[in-house]
Amino acid sequence: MNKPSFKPYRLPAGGWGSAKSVGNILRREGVLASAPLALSRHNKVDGYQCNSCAWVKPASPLPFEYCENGVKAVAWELTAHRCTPEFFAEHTVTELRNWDDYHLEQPGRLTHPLRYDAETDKYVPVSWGHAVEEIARELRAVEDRQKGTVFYSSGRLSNEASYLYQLFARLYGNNNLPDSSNMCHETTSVALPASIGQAVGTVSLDDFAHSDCIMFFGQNPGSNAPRMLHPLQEASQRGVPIITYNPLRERGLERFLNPQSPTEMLTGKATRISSQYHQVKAGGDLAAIAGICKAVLAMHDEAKANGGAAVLDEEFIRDHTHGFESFVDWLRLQSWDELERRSGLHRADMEATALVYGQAKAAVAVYGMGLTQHQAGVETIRMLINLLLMRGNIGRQGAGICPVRGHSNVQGQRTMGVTEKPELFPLDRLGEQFGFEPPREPGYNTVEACEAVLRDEVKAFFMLGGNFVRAIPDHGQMEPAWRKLRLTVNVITKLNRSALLPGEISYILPVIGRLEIDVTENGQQVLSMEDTSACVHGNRGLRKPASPHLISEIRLICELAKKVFEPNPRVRWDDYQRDYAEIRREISHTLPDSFWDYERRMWEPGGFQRDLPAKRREWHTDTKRANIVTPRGLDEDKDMPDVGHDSLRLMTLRSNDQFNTTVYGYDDRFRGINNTRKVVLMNRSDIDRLGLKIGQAVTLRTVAHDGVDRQLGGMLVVAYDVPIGCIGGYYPECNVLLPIWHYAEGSKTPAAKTIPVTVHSEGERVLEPQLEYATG
Ligand SMILES: Nc1nc2c(c(=O)[nH]1)N[C@H]1C(S)=C(S)[C@@H](COP(=O)(O)OP(=O)(O)OC[C@H]3O[C@@H](n4cnc5c(=O)[nH]c(N)nc54)[C@H](O)[C@@H]3O)O[C@H]1N2
Ligand SMILES: Nc1nc2c(c(=O)[nH]1)N[C@H]1C(S)=C(S)[C@@H](COP(=O)(O)OP(=O)(O)OC[C@H]3O[C@@H](n4cnc5c(=O)[nH]c(N)nc54)[C@H](O)[C@@H]3O)O[C@H]1N2
Ligand SMILES: [Mo]
Repeated sequence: MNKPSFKPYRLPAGGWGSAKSVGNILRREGVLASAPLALSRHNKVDGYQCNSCAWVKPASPLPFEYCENGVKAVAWELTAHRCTPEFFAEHTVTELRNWDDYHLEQPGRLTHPLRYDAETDKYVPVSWGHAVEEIARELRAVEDRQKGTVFYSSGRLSNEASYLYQLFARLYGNNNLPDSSNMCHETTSVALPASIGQAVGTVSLDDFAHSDCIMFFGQNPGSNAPRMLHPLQEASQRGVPIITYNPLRERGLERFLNPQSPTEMLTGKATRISSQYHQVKAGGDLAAIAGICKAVLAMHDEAKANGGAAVLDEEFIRDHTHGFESFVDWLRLQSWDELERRSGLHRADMEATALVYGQAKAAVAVYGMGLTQHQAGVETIRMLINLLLMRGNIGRQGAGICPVRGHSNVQGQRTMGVTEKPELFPLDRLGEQFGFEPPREPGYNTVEACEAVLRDEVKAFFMLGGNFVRAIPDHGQMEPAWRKLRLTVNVITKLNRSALLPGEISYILPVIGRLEIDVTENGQQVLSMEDTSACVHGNRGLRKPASPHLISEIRLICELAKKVFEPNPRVRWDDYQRDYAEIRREISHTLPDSFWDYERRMWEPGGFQRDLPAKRREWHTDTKRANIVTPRGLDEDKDMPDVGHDSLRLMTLRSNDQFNTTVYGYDDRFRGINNTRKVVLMNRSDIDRLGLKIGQAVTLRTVAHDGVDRQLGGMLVVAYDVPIGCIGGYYPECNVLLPIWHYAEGSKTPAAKTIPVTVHSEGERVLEPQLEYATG
């Protein structure tokens, strides 16, 4: 491995850097020749839906409707490499636990079902029949089904598999359906319903074309939703102001060169993206957005006093909202000093935003993990809604709230009822439809599932996709606890760390990916997914499965169900696994408002949009109006100790070369970091103040009073343009520092964007980055 290096990246996002990176990964995965054909069906009607992010799939796609990171995700699934039983015969699980995330997935697609053999400490091949038999027996044997079994899933699962999975859990007897969304946009799912009466955003792709002000809070499209740069580029070229609040200057939000435009590629003429860029303090958005609201109010007052036109949408506020007066009273009480201190910005920054926003006819607010993964995340999102509501920016063309979902079908999965919250799904109808009494007790979300594991209450942990133990907080505590489980089942496509923490009985069950052809007795089957704008699309696989021993997630659920449950003529597992249209028929029955004529509409260009009442200003809230919610205070993080300069706010970030815990490589091109992920990005003045040196190795230690020592060593100091007091490191390496009890109030989304830490020198030595896995 080459030496780590740090060199600021001067080029725009996209461009030749992107083209080169795409070539490299296709070559490395051995799919340079075969991938292009597949990619011609990427995000197309009758093609497959990208397995990377959930960004909108347009009705009239570009000839190449994919991005650098979409190609990486496709190459990752189509790879020519195979992780076979021979691989597992050569390596013990203990040995593999020393490998890092990148090296674990490099051997390629898993080919056989495997069972952990404690005697040899190795995974050995097993037949599907045996696996299903034993897992079903263990699931049946769990005494307390409410507390003892957890059904995790990651947001890549199709609608069809998700629907069957929640049905399985509910027939089994619990709502323990934590999913990746609990670590992600759960904050959104809690904030939005109380404010606007629906859990999803209100913006369609088309709104970007009609907006005249786009605001970005804590979302990094250049790495995490790159196709979004196209509508942003168009907007910028139309002269639309784009205003960004982000502690880091993210390249994709600064400049973009469209790699699909020959002219741009040849002339190197990039488009400016953000017209205003405010480097807010981590967690400072609650104060910053409140400041913008305050400035908008002041503009309104002034205009009224001078006989000018109203800045607030008075008619909308009167006819459609609730809580406006108390919010205004609260705003007037907030002092600029306090807003400046908490946001780390100047009053003039917030006023500059208000000035542009206050003049815009239609404004969109986009946000991501920079808002959701904070203790005050729920209040912050409600504040953002307040800002929109003040000027009637919901339920009108070109305007709205746009949470950018992460996993490609995380939104569809929730729609299908994969949720620990029984009130979010029509359980009455489900019970009637299938002739059973669904459990009504709330289930575990991710944090609660972890707490239950730590309490030794959980016996069986079923993981349908994802890399749960690596994605969650507190590795130092969770990993040993995992080993004490009776049953762990990893339904995955590539080897990951969760599978290397076997319980007493442990399985790796490899499945077919969505790019692959899924054939049953009834012929080739298709799937469906929902994107971040609530549009549902069909998905048709096109490649032969990676191994003849793979089965689909759907078939696995059905086979297991037939062994776990007594026969019930209303639940036709055999039909579902033969013909996925049968599953869609059941979905239409449970959710008739959105999923009528499902079979046909999912192939419409652009998909079909789910019913979104807030889009037509119909408010399904307690007051039957859009609620303008006054926050309880401006405190962004009560766990953040006030010990002056010593403790810093650690934000855990994604590099441009990863998809969550899947690490494609050790470069973060846009941030100029090469050949390592063990870095801590720090403001120059913090480095000096703490007596550190650039390139020096340091240990990060969490500031917490629960007696647990959480630390991570061998981190190289990189001087970076981040606000004083804020530092950045990569997820999942830094998760060892995140306490399980540090989460967003109301949603329990781990507060991964403000971990209170101190930084300690490891001496003069400048370390080589360590390849070994660092448990801290
Ligand atoms: N290529 C690629 N695509 C992905 C993923 C991936 O890992 N790789 N992951 C997918 C998933 S599951 C998700 S959820 C999304 C995640 O996509 P994003 O929501 O973009 O998530 P992050 O990269 O974690 O962080 C987002 C941004 O928040 C900023 N930030 C941090 N703290 C704060 C703060 O306090 N305030 C503000 N305003 N900004 C802050 C960071 O600087 C960063 O630019 O992307 C999805 N798409
Ligand atoms: N500190 C910190 N922690 C975080 C975050 C953060 O920003 N900071 N982000 C959080 C967020 S937003 C999320 S969404 C979670 C992600 O949590 P997860 O969704 O659990 O994790 P992934 O890394 O996406 O899962 C990768 C694994 O999924 C499996 N896989 C891939 N494709 C398929 C498939 O088609 N079928 C099946 N069955 N398996 C498949 C592969 O084996 C791969 O190893 O992490 C969260 N954790
Ligand atoms: Mo996510």
